Amino acid sequence: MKLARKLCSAIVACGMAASANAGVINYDVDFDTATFEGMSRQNNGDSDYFVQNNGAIRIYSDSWFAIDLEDTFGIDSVNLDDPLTNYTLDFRFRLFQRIGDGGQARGVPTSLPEIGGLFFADFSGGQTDAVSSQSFNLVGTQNWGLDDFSYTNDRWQRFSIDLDNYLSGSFTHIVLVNDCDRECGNTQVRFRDMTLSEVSAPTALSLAVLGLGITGWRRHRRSV
Ligand SMILES: [Ca+2]
Ligand SMILES: [Ca+2]
Repeated sequence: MKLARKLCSAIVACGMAASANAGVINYDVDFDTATFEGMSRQNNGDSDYFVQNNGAIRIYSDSWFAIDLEDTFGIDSVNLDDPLTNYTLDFRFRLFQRIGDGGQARGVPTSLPEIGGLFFADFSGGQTDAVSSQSFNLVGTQNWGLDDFSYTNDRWQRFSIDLDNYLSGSFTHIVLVNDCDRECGNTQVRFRDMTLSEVSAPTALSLAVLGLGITGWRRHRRSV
């Protein structure tokens, strides 16, 4: 019975993948050419970022830098409440620590930022505050943001976040965060290989073939 259900689920998943194939759009974030805005209510004179030759970005000091989706990808906003689309953010993340002038720690960082992670911001209404329920604190000492995903090693760690499962509403910017209002030992967070994927619902025809409605699509999508 269990196997039969699993098999059925796998068949549905395969069918869905095939039928939804044409509805996948991948937005690869090129940090070199992306349009960034510093969050004025968070950043100070020392806030800065740097894009390395390998495409990775370093966010250091007390910094919140927002990738403008409209300027970067031509997307006004991403609506996570739309039942016909599903968004995933894939990226690799690493915590680093600088020691001394120019020297870099090679081992495990001995300090943490207060918030190291991502804030999915909706700046369309002119609001500029950070919102805890729309943020992921991957590594940080401050009890702020969602803690569903954690950075647990001292190397690059891969993350894949199904945004529809954790967030709601819309976002216009993806904010890269290395928050540090007090003392964080010159820690910096780094991101690379970041892709925002949009999957559109299968067409009405393929749903009919699968015997599913939109609700069924969402339920199956989440179970696989
Ligand atoms: Ca702050
Ligand atoms: Ca703080």
